[in-house]
Amino acid sequence: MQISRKHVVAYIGLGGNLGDRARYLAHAVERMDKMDGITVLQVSDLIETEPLDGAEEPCYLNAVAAIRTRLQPDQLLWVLHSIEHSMGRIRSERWQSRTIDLDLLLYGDQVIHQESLRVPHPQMHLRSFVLRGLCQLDAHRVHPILGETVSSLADRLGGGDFFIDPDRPQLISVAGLIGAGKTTLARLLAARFGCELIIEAYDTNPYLPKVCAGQKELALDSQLYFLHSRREQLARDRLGAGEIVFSDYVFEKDRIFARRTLDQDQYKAYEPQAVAVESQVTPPVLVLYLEASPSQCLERIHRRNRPYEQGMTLPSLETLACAYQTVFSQWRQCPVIRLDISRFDCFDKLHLDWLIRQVWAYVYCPDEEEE
Ligand code: A4P
Ligand code: MG
Repeated sequence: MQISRKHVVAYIGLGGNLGDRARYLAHAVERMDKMDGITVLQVSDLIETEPLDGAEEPCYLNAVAAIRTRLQPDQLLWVLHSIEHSMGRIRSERWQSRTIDLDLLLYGDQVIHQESLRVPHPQMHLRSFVLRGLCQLDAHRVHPILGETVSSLADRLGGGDFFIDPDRPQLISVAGLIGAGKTTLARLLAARFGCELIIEAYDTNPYLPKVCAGQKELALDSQLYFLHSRREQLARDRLGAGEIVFSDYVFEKDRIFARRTLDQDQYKAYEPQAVAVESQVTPPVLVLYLEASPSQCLERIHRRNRPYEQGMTLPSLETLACAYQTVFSQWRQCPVIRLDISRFDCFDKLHLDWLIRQVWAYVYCPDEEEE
């Protein structure tokens, strides 16, 4: 094997869910360190994790190792495979239980797109067990495609581990306060992706104007109109597997507004229906959360002058903002990219291009498989 003189720092993801997992991980680290052209610099703590796809298999132990290497990326992958093989890993089905799995996560800041090797590892930014390990070793390390640090990529996951599932609709939902710019952003993105756009049916809701005019007894009808339109728009069997779709709301918005507009008896009648609908709608694979202050939103609401929104006051927006913060501080369904609207301008081409690059990394892309 021809070994170059130049050293590169690379990161290896280690995982295993069979046998004495900790011993296998330690053994793999030792084996790497003994290889010509590899020096192990540091190893993160071990993290115990559930199998990614929720399969009925033993839990994994995962870790990340930083190495200094003079091997070329394809040579390094070959060495990693030979260590896996020598440690009894049987390579048959993808994602089968294994004694040891060694993935090349990062190789310097190189981007490699070959049939048998993709660097950065194409799903590393979806796995907290990888990003937490990387953060321990170098939290400021930048993902060479996404241009974000591993620590900010970890923040998007809220501690969850995710994977790209081609069998699910690739629903990307934009969330945020009234006036934050959800519809505008969803519209721009759907146009750029050339895909379906789902817009909340607020201007076809026949009850809404009456409720806004003070007919509180119609608040439940109005809320149920929204609930059922969300069920139709987001129905699991309506959206196709692998299909990219943008929506300008998250389903959880329905409850946020129901709590605000319904009295106790109305909410009691609403809640069981919300529970039933919740199980029928497709969850998003990614949320884009527009972070805007209540005063920024109030200013935009006044500027755009929609009749039903003019009753919004600063205190009511502050209550809504708290409700959204609570939802997203506990969010575990999918990754969330937070966009501070005082810094992110969707009409700025560079900002939108940056966001599109981020979005592609979280959704299924059939073209990539064919390559
Ligand atoms: N390959 C391409 N790029 C790379 C790279 N950067 N590093 C190719 C390593 N391999 C890369 O890998 C399949 C093919 O990917 C190889 O031919 C290689 O040339 P594999 O190791 O044979 O198969 P695999 O490990 O089953 O597939 P893959 O895609 O590596 O899956 P992952 O990402 O390793 O996921 N749950 C938990 N909690 N923890 C885990 O560690 N791991 C997996 C496997 C599933 N569930 C898990 C975990
Ligand atoms: Mg692997």
